[in-house]
Amino acid sequence: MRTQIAIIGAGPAGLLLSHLLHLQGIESVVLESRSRADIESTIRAGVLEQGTMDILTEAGVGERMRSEGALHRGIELAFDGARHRIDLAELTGKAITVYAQHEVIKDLVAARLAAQGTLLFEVSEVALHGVETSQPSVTFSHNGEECRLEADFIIGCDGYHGVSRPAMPEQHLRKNFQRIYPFGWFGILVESAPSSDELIYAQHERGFALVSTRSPTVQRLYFQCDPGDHTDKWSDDRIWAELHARLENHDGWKLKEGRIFQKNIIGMRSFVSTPMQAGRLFLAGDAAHIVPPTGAKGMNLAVSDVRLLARGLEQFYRQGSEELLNGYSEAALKRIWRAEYFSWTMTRLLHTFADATPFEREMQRAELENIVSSRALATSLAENYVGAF
Ligand code: RFL
Ligand code: PHB
Repeated sequence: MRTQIAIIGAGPAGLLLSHLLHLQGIESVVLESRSRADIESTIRAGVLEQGTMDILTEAGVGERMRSEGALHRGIELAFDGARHRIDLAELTGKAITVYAQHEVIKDLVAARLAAQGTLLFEVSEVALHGVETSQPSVTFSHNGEECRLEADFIIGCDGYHGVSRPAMPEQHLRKNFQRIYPFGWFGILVESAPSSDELIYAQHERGFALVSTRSPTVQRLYFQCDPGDHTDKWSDDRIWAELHARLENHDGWKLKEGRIFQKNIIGMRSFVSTPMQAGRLFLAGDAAHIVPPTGAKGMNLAVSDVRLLARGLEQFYRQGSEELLNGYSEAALKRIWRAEYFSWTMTRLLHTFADATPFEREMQRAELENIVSSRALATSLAENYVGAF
């Protein structure tokens, strides 16, 4: 089998790249290790930046996002018993849309299949070959058959646990940067009406909590937990007691309860692997970098990576120039490091660190006070949150 671009992974990065390339007349094959049903039901991100919405719209896959997603013009920061609104729209002229990642995946899969794109699910034993030659290839098993896919380029969009990053040749002076946080997020999906019109990011001595949403009838809530904890140790009553304690104060606002139908715990890390290119192999999205979810940046970064790659590949095929492709890593990393900084800042600002001294706790509170009482600082947070850079 031969194609122009072999894409490993059908997450937001791989699927969107394949679709953007198709719109430029460039052929690709996407190899995915999981089933279609699995990728279309895995619960992950929820917040789309304006720039992400624009790309999905331009690519012709934004219709359902615009009709079913919820446009949010602000967020709330809660601490010390009070809530403070950050008016994203007024401060930046931009807003965000809350639309679940697996819905974006469904829209992209439907668009690829409607365009007769080749998307192979449930592949296994994926291995990369000749990435430093002009004829790289990928071998894999599919439906019990051993297959080889030859391509001009391989793009690793296979997430943090994929095979592409480890296939980057050692001699490329690779550098990894990492921070693992001493806490995780306990996430739940709840059947209820929204408790709030906007997302609430709450700092509390018992730990961080976040009120998000998925639809008028399904809500997404998170609270800081021990990363080694287990969901079966948390009864529904215990979860609600913890959320009420962290989120409610004396202003009369109440968190709405409902049937909890999914519980999961995720670890939190910051990670960047550079460079993002070795010969004919490029990495995009979580395969190259991870942010803690506090800044809601991961999927947005994956989208901006593949937009850069799509432009570079288009230049290669139209003009025979590798200029943009060779500048990809540097260009992508500029934005990635800013998002890493913002995600780390939000994480540091809003979580309870068990080893923080009383002095450090006061500094954290003072920083929050500064943000909500200074238009300049609130604007900076808002610009980063909506991705206005
Ligand atoms: P993905 O989504 O991990 O997709 C990788 C795909 O590759 C497949 N794969 C392989 N396929 C073939 N061969 C192999 N050897 C393979 N190994 C893996 C996998 O099955 C998978 O389908 O990476 P991608 O495309 O780079 O997208 C990244 C985003 O998924 C991620 O950054 C976001 O989910 C992060 N994130 C958020 N990002 C936002 O922009 N806004 C948010 O509000 C937001 N909230 C979140 C989040 C992530 C969370 N979790 C679960 C970590 C909230 C949470 C709780
Ligand atoms: C979500 O709705 O899943 C979500 C929202 C905001 C975040 C992270 C996750 O910062």
